[in-house]
Amino acid sequence: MLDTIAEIMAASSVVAALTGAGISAESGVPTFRGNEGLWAKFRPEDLASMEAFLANPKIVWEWYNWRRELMAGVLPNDGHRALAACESMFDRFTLITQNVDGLHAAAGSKQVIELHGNIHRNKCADCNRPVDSALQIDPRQIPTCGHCGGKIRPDVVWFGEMLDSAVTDEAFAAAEEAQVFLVVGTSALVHPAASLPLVAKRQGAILVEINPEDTPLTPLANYHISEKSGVFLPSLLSRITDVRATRKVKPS
Ligand code: BV8
Ligand code: ZN
Repeated sequence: MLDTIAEIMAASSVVAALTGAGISAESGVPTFRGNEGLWAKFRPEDLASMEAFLANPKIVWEWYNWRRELMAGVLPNDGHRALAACESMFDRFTLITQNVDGLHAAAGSKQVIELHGNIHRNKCADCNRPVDSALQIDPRQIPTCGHCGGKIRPDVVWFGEMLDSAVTDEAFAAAEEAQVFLVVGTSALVHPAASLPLVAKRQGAILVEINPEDTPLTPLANYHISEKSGVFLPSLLSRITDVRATRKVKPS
């Protein structure tokens, strides 16, 4: 399968990728729904929602402080680096992530569409202004916005919250035009992110899913690679480079 996918991609010029928590798993960031997943202990609605924040801002901040500490020493892995290299391998390469860990940018990706925000940023819960504050917030003394007095919150998209429309427009436009759409390390359960591969498939993109497990997308994928992204993506990229070099394959 590696050769077939490499041949297809070597001849492609417009590629997009959607990533989820799985691509950061090999960096040591726990996924959301695996048995060791973050949410194995918590229910998402209990913590990653405005209702939870309004009802119990202290526990929500304790959870984000804990996740930020977890991520403090975390480094990008070969999967992140391979997707960063894709930027110079295709005329148009769009990286769309559900992750809030900032690891794609840390790996060198210059353009990243962060559908769900970024855990390393804070903003005001009322006026949404970005707030330049320490990342470890005292949950008993939650700082307030200098402009409107609203409570400070992590700059991530919670369940029940709309995604930024400019961000979703850009992501869906990339899905509409992709010749190849990679889906890496996501359980494909969270919407609207999980609709992106469907949009790509519907317009004729080749759908390649890289995930050791099956997901609701697997039956739709042209190729399902049951491998870790940190292992498969680097070998895919080197094979694409070989094909282009030996076969003088030009992207169409
Ligand atoms: C919205 C930021 C409009 C916060 C996150 C019923 C049906 C459909 C939809 C809904 C529904 N009810 C409600 C909804 C809407 C809801 C939703 O989709 N719910 C789901 C759970 C059913 N969506 C929303 O609320 C969105 N907003 O729709 O607004 C609206 C408004 C009101 C009401 C309705 C609609 C907002 C969603 C954003 C939520 N925020 N994160 C934070 O992180 O703190 S989502 C969170 O889940 C993360 O962003 C995470 O990335 C994301 C998805 O999880 P995954 O990334 O897929 O991670 P997971 O652990 O699940 O899977 C990891 C995968 O990796 C596994 O498959 C594993 O096998 C694989 N893997 C592991 N190791 C590796 C690997 N793969 C490769 N290599 C490895 N080494
Ligand atoms: Zn404010």
